[in-house]
Amino acid sequence: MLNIVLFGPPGAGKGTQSQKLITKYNLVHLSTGDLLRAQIAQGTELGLTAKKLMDEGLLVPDAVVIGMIGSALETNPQAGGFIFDGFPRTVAQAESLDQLMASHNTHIGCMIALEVQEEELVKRLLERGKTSNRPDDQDETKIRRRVTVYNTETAQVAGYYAAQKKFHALNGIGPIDDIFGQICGLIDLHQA
Ligand code: B4P
Repeated sequence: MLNIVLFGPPGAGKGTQSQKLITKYNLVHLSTGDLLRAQIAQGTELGLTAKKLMDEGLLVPDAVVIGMIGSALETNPQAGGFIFDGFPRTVAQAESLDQLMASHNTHIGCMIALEVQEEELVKRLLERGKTSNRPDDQDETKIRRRVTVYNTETAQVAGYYAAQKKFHALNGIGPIDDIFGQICGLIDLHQA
């Protein structure tokens, strides 16, 4: 079973690359951002709570996203593997993911981090915000807050996977297909 964590700051290209990877490797895509936006669209209580935090560029509580991922794993028992996009974002989430994987008799194969500098992230997200209707992509101050939250709360998750010798970093700037090729190279190396 192939389980990959795609990592990086907001706007690094995680969602973009995930779409290409699920087709090539026949994986189930689990994006906590997408799962949260689905809750918002359905108007659930969880969605209402999450929306306030997401619109401000802040993280949703660990227990909420861990619960969502646990449920998503249960509803995909036949999956050949998962790509985790935007999760884990804290060390507590990473520890819970390891426990969830173990309870399904599997494990995370590798984490691939896309490295992109802040000015490029802001440029990409403001561009997406023109058409995406995502409130968190439309205000430069809030985008910069998301990057700060990434640097202070999420970046340390890389160390968690480095300690397990599962961490790989790639330059996330350049043509989308070139970056995809480099990600596939790393995955294929892992599977060899
Ligand atoms: P997410 O939905 O995960 O959104 P994101 O970080 O902005 O990344 P995304 O995957 O959408 O963007 P991508 O890089 O593909 O999170 C949103 C919010 O949800 C968070 O702020 C938080 O509040 C909450 N949340 C989610 N998960 C959570 C968790 N685990 N714990 C707590 N809270 C959580 O692409 C960005 C743009 O760049 C696109 O327009 C794309 O076209 C462009 N792009 C991509 N690659 C490019 C390239 N190589 N060159 C040029 N442009 C490129």
